[in-house]
Amino acid sequence: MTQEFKQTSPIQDPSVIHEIQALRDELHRHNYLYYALDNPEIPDAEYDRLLRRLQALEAENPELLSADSPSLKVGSAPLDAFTQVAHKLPMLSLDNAFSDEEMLDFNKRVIDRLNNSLKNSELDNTTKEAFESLEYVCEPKLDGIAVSLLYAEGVLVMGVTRGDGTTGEDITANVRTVGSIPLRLTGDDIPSELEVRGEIYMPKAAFEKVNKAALKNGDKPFVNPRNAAAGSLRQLDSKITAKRSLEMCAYSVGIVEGIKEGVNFPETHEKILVKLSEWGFRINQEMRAVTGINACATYYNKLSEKRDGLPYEIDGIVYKVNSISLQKTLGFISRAPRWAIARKFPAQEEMTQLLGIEFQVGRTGAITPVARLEPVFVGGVTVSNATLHNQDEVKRLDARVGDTVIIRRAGDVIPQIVSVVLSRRPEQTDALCFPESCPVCDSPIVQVPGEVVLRCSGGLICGAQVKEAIKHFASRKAMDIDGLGDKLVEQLVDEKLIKSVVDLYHLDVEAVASLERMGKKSAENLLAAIETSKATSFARFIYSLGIREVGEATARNLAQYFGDINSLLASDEETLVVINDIGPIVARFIVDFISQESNQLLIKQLLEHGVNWPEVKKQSDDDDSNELPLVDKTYVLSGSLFSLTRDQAKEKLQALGATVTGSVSKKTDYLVAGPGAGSKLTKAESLSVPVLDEDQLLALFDEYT
Ligand code: I6G
Repeated sequence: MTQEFKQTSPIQDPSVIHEIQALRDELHRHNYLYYALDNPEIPDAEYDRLLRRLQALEAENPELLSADSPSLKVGSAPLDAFTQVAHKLPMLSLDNAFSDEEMLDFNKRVIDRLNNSLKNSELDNTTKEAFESLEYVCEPKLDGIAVSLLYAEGVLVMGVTRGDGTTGEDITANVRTVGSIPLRLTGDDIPSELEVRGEIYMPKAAFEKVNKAALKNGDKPFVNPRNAAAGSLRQLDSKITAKRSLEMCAYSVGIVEGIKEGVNFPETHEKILVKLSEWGFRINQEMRAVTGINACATYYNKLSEKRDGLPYEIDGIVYKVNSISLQKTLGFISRAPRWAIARKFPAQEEMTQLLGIEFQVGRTGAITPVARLEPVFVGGVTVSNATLHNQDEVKRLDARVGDTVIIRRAGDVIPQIVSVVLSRRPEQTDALCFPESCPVCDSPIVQVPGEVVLRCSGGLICGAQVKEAIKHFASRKAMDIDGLGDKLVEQLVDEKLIKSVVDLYHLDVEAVASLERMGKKSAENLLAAIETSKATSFARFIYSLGIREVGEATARNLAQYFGDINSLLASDEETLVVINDIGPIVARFIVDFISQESNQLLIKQLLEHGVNWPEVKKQSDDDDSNELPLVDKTYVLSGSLFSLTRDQAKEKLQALGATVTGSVSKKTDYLVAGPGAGSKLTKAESLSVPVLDEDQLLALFDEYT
């Protein structure tokens, strides 16, 4: 893929020619991988950087411009499998902005151009000044596939992909299967020939379902919802497309011919969208017309907050000048309209170097490979580590030290390695091997049949497991020892001041004060916090023991069921499986734990040191947990509360039998929302989950206590 340069200038820096050539070749290849094969190799952010570099070099060296430069192109040539169709009106793409400054530049360009174009026109100064507060329409930019739909006399006759912007692929049979694409439009004002453009996308929930099924069948999962949508649309058998739960959102019109007599076609973008909705299309519910560029920035900030809670992926906001007549005045430049721009969110995927891999040992001995990365700014934070989860994931990725990898960080989710850029793999690399013995205590690493995870068999002789067990014991939701953070636990163990959680209760001030960065006062505070922690609840105590798969909710159920520690210690699997939420596997873990003498001794010693809790009203055998008033109800808490902390509210709800979860879903009965509730509130509203404010929550507590 090389181009001939027309060498019009005699003095031309060969390194510039070479760089332009290399960038064009590389971009052509990525266009093909992305648009034609739905198999992108680099993140969008890297693609944008390459394209921008090419555009900058071409702007500095206009004599090197070439008609087939990827900077002038949208997408890639269509695949042969589908019939090719030339668009009657080219399907362009949008210019991007990555910062507030670039948005201000865009607004200035628009206003200057409108003023210049209309300088000699009949417009008076008042109208010209009005450009300073121009009206824009803001819409989320869905991460999907752009399509053109042709309607003749209101009937869908063809669906075409964008392709290279000039020619696309005929995917009519497939678009007909998309529920939100009307086969026949409703209304008596439909033009005889109408082209509607929009984005076909796969909602997040459908994407998860498709990938789950792919993994189950041993197929390769899709890398993201956009790829899943593209792959689903490119099926030669439209029955497969029909099963993929695709959606379509209309964002503009193309060809409009044969408008009925007496009908006025809408004169603003907003009104066109409303008209499309009347005719039967889905339009984006977040669409808003705003005045001035500052209002565009406010919209951007609001949508950034809502983003995680939206049921579909978006990668930015599209702003369009609302007036169609001003759009016409502004016109187009090479590959994009001058009257629109896409303000991109910070990239959620970036490329970086894999510097090394370490194996971490968790509380239960699980060995987790962790990738050490060249620090990279992604999803709004700098990331230098990413978990590789387990050996199945390591095998799937085949990431090697020295590789260029793609990192994804979306929302608050921990960073993940998505894939390896194989074309950038150095010559000498070795596949990753799991160690055979624990990197901390050298005990053999074992795999329980049926489990994916590898574990250190060292138990409490393994320093790493001891440290993790103590960190868990001290954590906020367990014994809540104020000031005993991870670093301090590591110091205490490394300095051999403690070997188990029991040792915490006979620490002396001098020894603690002698630790690095500790003084007498901090040591006294720590010991006071350890003392305070002795007064706890039975549920917290059970949770703090760190029994496998016994989280807060299970610990609470155990506490309520048994009421006292001796009954719990005397239980067996048959009894345990009767309890809410406890199945045979968890029952087995509990029995394994309580039958070990070392654990029985640990519990005895903790009680001897004064760990205590208020008496728990034991649930008798014939007692039914349904007697608790909120037993079948699921609550989510979001935002801040004034009269109590979220944790206190959670404990109170749980004491009334409610389940409290971290995310809103169709199964949520109520969202309790305080100020700053953000994306959870948006999600609750979109799922019609009832929302309670703090007063209503307090009234609920009053009612039941
Ligand atoms: O790629 C696009 C996504 C969304 C668009 C677009 C859009 O509006 C919400 N609008 C235009 C005019 C174009 N591409 C060319």
